[in-house]
Amino acid sequence: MRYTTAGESHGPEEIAVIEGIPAGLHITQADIDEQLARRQQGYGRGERQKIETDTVTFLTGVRHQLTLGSPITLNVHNDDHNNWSKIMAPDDPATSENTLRKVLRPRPGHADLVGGMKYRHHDDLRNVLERSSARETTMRVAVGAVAKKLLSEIGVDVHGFVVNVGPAKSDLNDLTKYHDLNELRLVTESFPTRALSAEADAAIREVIDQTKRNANTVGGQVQVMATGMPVGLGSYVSADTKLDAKIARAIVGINAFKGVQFGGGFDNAEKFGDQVMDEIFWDEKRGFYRGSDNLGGFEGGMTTGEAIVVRGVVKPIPTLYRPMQSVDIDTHQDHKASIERSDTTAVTAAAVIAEAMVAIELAKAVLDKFDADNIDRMKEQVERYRDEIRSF
Ligand code: EPS
Repeated sequence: MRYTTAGESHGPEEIAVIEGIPAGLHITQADIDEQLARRQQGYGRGERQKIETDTVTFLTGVRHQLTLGSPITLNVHNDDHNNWSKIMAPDDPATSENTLRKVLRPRPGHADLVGGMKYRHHDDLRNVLERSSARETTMRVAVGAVAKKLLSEIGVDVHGFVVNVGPAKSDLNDLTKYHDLNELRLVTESFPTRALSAEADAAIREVIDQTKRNANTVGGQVQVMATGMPVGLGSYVSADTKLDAKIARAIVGINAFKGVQFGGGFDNAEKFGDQVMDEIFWDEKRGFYRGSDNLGGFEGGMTTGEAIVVRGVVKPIPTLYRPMQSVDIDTHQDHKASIERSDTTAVTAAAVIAEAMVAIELAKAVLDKFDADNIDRMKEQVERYRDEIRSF
């Protein structure tokens, strides 16, 4: 499985093309729209989400709610394009009118300046901003929805929630209350902040409100968990076959993500070996299992069969309504950075995007190992493999 996305934030359309999804997977527009809506919701989101109601159209690869095995093209229309059709016009030459919204003062922390230097956009950093905008994550969530549907066929569940926004934190001990990810999902999705408890939700909302009053932005951390993955996906044999490394890359590849950890992650650096390794047990029913999950479901780049636990660090959004110091690319004079519409925080949406990215990497790993032509054959192979692993 592989995919690509295309689209500018204020261009007419967002597109994704996915190759390598087996034939016969049941998928509907509603499956994808549900995930797109989750990405749009969340405390601290900006005005753009009031303009858009993201809904997907299948352009290719799906017939009568079943995948055909051919490339799947997903399309989401940018409703805001109506307000930008002149400025984003692909086939009109530049005029004084359609270049009115020029961006000349790069925002520290955004792709503006380096992107402009690299692509030689001397005259308008909008040519960078339009693609580097997090609007593109709409399509990653759409692709992730297809991946999640595939994973659900073999009993794999994936869910993302918010650990903290600035100083306001969820208590991760609360995780032990839940038997499975669906129970966890019902709780975190009931809060507009995707926090783990009502107390954390209130504290996070307070931080976001205060940040908004200060015309500032705030970052945080999100955690994605996945259960039900077969043992032994990914491999220790080469650096580029390690599945945890692929997930790390996918997470840090999300706009504004600056760090990633598995299980105890950075805390493990302050511990000793016997506090970190997950002891091995065996029983008739489960076969081999671990007494803990400090390594976040991976050993040697391979799934252990324990829950996959991935944490991502999201920096604050760089577009500030009280902008920081910058330099005008035309005059080279000091100037405050440009202001584009911004969110106070995108951490609540980031949980959904990170969830999608983990789902995509897990689906790729499944399709690398098992039959990728037909969903029923894939499922049979996964079952046979699981039996074999249980009897080890
Ligand atoms: C976003 C859409 C963008 C921004 C935001 C996230 O739309 P617009 O630029 O029209 O407001 O609201 O992206 C950023 C703040 C950014 O810096 O990339 C979205 O759909 O998630």
